[in-house]
Amino acid sequence: MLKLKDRKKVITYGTFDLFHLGHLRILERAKLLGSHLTVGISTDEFNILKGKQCYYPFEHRKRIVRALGCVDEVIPEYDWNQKVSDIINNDIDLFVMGSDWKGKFDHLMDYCSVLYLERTKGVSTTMIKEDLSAINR
Ligand code: C2G
Repeated sequence: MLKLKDRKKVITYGTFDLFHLGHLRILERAKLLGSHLTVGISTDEFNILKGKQCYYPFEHRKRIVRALGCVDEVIPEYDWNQKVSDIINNDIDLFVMGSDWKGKFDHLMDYCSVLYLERTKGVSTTMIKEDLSAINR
């Protein structure tokens, strides 16, 4: 049965290190597409697998994202392969990611809708780190 927006469960995933406007905008837009938003936060161990060195540890990143009004639940993201079970176990209707991931998660269309939202231009955690290190040189 097709769920109306007012009962649609949405999920997205990310590292959300050095939280910035791009992170906020994807979460706000994801929540507008449903009634409940779950966010998978990459653990510190998974970030090493992703080749990312986080500034803030998992617990800090998790607390910041969970404190947002548009976020209803946070879960740990341990590896690349948990999304299908997360979608099934959480009764997810819609999977959302930024457009930098376009096409990478289309296989999830067997389990829920998949939507890539335009990435916010001009901001990224990498840019923040590079700008700060340039200032301190
Ligand atoms: N994002 C965005 N605009 C930016 C920066 C990020 O829309 N300027 C989006 C990304 O597209 C992603 C989310 O914000 O959907 C989180 O971005 P990151 O914290 O960089 O997460 P990432 O490393 O892309 O991890 O299994 C999926 C991975 O965990 C995604």
